[in-house]
Amino acid sequence: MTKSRDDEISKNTNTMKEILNHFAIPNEVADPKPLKIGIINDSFIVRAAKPGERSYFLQRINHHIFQNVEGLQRNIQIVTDHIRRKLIAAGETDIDRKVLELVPTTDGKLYYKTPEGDYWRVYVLIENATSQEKLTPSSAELTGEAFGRFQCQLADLPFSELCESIPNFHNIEFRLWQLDEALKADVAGRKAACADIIEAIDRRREDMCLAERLFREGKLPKHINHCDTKVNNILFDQSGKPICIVDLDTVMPGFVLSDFGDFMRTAANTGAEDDKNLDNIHVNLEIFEAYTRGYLREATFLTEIEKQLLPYGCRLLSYMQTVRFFTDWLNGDTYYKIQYPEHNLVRTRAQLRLLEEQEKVADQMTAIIRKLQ
Ligand code: GN1
Ligand code: MG
Repeated sequence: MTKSRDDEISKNTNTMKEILNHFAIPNEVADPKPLKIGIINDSFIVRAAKPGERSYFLQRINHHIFQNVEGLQRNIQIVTDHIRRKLIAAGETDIDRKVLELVPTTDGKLYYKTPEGDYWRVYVLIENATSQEKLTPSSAELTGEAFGRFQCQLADLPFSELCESIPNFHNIEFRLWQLDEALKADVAGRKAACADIIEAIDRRREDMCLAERLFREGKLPKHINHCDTKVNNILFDQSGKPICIVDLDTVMPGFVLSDFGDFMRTAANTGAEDDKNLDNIHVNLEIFEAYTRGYLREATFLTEIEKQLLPYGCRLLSYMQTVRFFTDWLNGDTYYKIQYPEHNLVRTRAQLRLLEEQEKVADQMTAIIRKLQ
């Protein structure tokens, strides 16, 4: 997908309308408006033409990254059906606001492929709900409960029902292998200027592959996880209560450390994921404690080793994101959308600083977890 084609699609209302025509949308809707969220897919909001009718969330799936769109969409359908059944069984009300709903195409498929080879999907929009970049301790505690509940809801879904929408997605050994390939090729000629980053990554390799080793030894289990628990992937209602977990693209078996760590990477960071000012970046232990309290209350299935490793999970996810952003920088920015030329390098340095900050407070995190158990 070239940049000019990207621009052409976002600007061309007729193209977008044509795409929407392929979905089983029963009511009249306004023109799609682009939304700046995420750094992988392109998202648009499609408002109902008349008040009181349904609005929609249209996305172009990045099929260079999600190469098995069929499997990806099937996963989402399986996961949302499963959660819906759990909500009904629990006697919940307002279920349409608590779980995502895919809108099929007019011929009953879960996505539409254009003649040019782009993939599109539509969700029903959850009204009066917002995502947040920063939480208060009380909203963090409720969010911890929500993610713990999410994992519990999926605990009885057999792994074999889901495909890995991106194989080895949160496998750090694989991510380090990709980094090594990028370093060998050095296609963009950026390696020489990054010796300090390479050294910082290398020094931690063995420690950061601990979870994969424990898994091989049969000591650390896998569960179905969300695998993208950035703080902005949960919707809140107007009273600040979490209602629905969104962005289900990467729901797959993995370590609970992934979901715990990715949340802390974004929510318990006083800076931004791509902060240019590294002095902004510290660990917010208040958010850490509040989220952990909520999470441990709901995630009753956790084994002792999983609980012990939670602070390690925070470091693992910051490390993994350092490695992933850095690999993309070395590869000449082919994976993540960037807003300016050095963006991936800035992201790399910001994630590395977060990791260093997390290392400083590792003992405090452990003490908090002991206290909460
Ligand atoms: C990507 O685009 P978004 O926000 O859904 C990425 C995550 C990263 C995140 C970093 C499929 O997520 O793994 O943690 O960027 N998703 C994929 O901001 O690679
Ligand atoms: Mg995502």
